[in-house]
Amino acid sequence: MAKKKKVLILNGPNLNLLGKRQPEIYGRLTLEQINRKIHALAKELGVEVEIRQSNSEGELVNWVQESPKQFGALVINAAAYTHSSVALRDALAAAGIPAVEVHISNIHKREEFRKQSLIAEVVIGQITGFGVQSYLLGLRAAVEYL
Ligand code: CA2
Repeated sequence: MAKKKKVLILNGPNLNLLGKRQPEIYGRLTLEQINRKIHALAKELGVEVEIRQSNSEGELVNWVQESPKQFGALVINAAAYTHSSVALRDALAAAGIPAVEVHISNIHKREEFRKQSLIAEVVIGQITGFGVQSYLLGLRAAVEYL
């Protein structure tokens, strides 16, 4: 499939623990179950998705840097790096690829430190607080920019 039809979905640190701890905040679905829903929607929308997760900031930065070679848009849940990573922000700005920031919980309804997103200014927009639907809405939004 041509690069323009592919969306890269990136997940940051600790999202591999989804469904196993803190279900009251992050829900009961595992990352694998969420990924299945994303793949099902991608099929419906006629786009290809690749989904990756890493606990390493450097690996996420490398993936963002390389993304324009293969992908037309990004959906990113940078998890805790949302609030701390200038490196990820710089990589997103440099890649210049349309990106949608997503969060499972509403980061604006939680602790003060979560209210600031360092990547918000370099993405198209932010979808936060809709649980697994944040990823699905994020994919729908990203597809509009392919
Ligand atoms: O709400 C989101 O999607 C977050 O990006 C999730 C991050 C958090 O640091 C952000 O502020 C908001 C945390 C991901 C860790 O997920 C866990 C899941 C289960 C158990 C422990 C952590």
